[in-house]
Amino acid sequence: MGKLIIVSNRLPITVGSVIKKSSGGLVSALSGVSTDTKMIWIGWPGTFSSNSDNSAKLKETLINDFDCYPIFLSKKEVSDHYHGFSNACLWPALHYFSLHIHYSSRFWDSYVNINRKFAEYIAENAEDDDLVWIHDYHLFLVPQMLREMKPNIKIGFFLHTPFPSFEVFRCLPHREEILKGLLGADLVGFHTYGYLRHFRRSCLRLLNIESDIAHVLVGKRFCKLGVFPIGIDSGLFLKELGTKKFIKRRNELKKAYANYKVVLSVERVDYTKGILRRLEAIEKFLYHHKHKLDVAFVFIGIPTRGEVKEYKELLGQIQKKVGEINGQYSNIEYTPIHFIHKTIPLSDLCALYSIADVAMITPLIDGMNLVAKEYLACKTDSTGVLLLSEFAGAAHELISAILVNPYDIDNVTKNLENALLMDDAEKDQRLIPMRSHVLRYDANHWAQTFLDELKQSRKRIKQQNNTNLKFISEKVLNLIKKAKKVAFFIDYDGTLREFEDTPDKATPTKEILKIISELARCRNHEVFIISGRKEADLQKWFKGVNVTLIAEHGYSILLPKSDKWQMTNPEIDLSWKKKVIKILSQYVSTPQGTSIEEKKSAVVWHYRQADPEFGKWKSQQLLGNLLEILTSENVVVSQGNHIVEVSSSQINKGFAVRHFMQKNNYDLIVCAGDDKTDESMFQINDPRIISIKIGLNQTFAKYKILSPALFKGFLAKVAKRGNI
Ligand code: GDG
Repeated sequence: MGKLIIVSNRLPITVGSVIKKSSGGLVSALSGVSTDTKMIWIGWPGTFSSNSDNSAKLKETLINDFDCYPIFLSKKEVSDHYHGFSNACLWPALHYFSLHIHYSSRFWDSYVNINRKFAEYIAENAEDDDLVWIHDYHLFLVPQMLREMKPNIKIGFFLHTPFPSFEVFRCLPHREEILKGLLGADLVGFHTYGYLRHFRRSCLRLLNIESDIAHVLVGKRFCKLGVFPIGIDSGLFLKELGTKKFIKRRNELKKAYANYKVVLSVERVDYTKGILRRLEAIEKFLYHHKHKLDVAFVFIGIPTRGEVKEYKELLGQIQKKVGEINGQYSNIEYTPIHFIHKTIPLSDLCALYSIADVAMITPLIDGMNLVAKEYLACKTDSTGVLLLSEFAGAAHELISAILVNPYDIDNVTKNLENALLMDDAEKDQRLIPMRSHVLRYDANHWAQTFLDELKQSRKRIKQQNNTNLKFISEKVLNLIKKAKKVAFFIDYDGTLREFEDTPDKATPTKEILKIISELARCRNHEVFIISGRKEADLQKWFKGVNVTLIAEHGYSILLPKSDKWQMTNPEIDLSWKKKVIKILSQYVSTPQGTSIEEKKSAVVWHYRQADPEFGKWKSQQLLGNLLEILTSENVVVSQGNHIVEVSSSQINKGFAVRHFMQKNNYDLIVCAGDDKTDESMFQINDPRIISIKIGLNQTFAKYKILSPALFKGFLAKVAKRGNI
């Protein structure tokens, strides 16, 4: 493996009179990983340089002394990309605050430009065997841009925020571009399975891309999805707990708060963190306990994103509310809320974690929330209680915390009381297993598992492509070449041609016609297009191509150079069609986007344009309904790709293939298709058959090829090697 390239919006350094490397978070998560691999970091250094000489000098120092490769940005670029599109548009959307979304095309243009700048700079510094790991929502477009510049490089992406439900994600302008950008990665990681599920659904709804739980098929390759809950830099915290500075501060704070129980909150002053609602719960608590005021509420509120309107307003509202509560409940010796609007040194933070009786962490939504985990790590004497919002990603892991709904103020107040009254035995029972979980699954573990998966995922994809293609190209290609007479029965939609949102748009491309013509040109080949399509469509599309057309799953046949369709089974009974159309008609008003197609030997209900989940659900109902009514008819009810089809049981693709096999003496018969209706060909028990499934689903076919694009590649190879 080559080097590891970490990409984040900000470099982990602070440039001042001296340059300081930041500690914590990602940096230490990666420290274990970087011992055996060279690691470089790409991002913005956080400064605006006044002239190019200074920039060049700074760049040299950052690269040589810190392995940090800086991307310099202007004030305007930072304003539009970082404060604008990233924090005023994406951040609220990702956190379900759709009313806070501020969009302008200027923000978006800048977002695209900066993402491109990042991608270009990565490409300049990356070799094919490097691993690139991109972080967070500021850089959603980089994976795809980089993939276009460096197709062979391994790209991972981790999202530190939630991924919202489709209903909220769809509010974002450019939502399709954002998804496509992300799908450029080989691996996309989320904190929880819920976020992953939301991402998949958005891909399905907005890009019409199907996926299984862990993969999205993007053209010829997979984008793998995974859940990697981030952990804390436990080493950093445990080390701090052993320092003299920490012990001194803890003793001082213990003394200062000797007469009080301490309830601690730590967060950036962000509307997602639920600070105002928490203050309401505290106000209620103080009201109920006004005769015995012995609880001190310490709020560490880190200044953040002051350039964005909602953040400025929020700070004002918090300050006002804290003022009101303190005005109401303070006395000469006691002030209930200590609101500290600045960052504090790590030793102070650890000392506060250590003495706090309760950590009150009640975000309205939070990707993970590291503060909850840090609090547990610093509780060496097991005397704390974690009061945690069920809407923080951390709640999925820290299940013995007191979990609360931050919107239910009365309940939060009640649980705060419970937390303060909890006996030591229960505190131990809850805290000890959570603490050991946090220490075990720390940031290092997180980074290691993500990177292992990234390396693996690429390997597996290679293996998968190889086992499919190599096997077919080595063995099967030779067999085909040697055979005296080979028949190719090739399905059309989803096999040769990718799906479109309406079937009439899926006409054959020039590439398809070229490949099929070349395949049919070979002396030992006989080519059949075998489809569920109507006669007229196939005839129009493949006019002049030397192939036999088989329409409606084997109902009729058109030989090359002929104009006259022949029925494969003239005795066919089609009296059931009327009854079926009547049933299907009940399913075309809801869901919307469904339609009925009448063919000669079949009737089809399409739901490709409907809500995919609603459509699927309705299709199950329809299937049940049809099976109940049509028991004694000569029909087969089948489910295909966004369709339910009722066709004659006296016809299927398998019968049609047999029909030709009986008449001809083929050495080999290649049957290829993507759909359930193709399985009747794959089930023919004959050693001469080479059956190929296009796609991921279960099949009777011997071989699988992942996509129409790859299958066309295979056919082109066969044609090239064929005897003309
Ligand atoms: C995003 C996601 C996700 C805070 N005050 C001080 C201080 N801190 C440190 C804490 C903690 C970090 O800041 C805050 O991390 P969180 O995870 O709580 O929240 P976000 O900043 O919103 O982070 C979040 C995270 O990314 C990681 O993926 O968990 O959901 O929103 O480490 O210790 N550190 C010091 N002084 C302070 O005053 N030294």
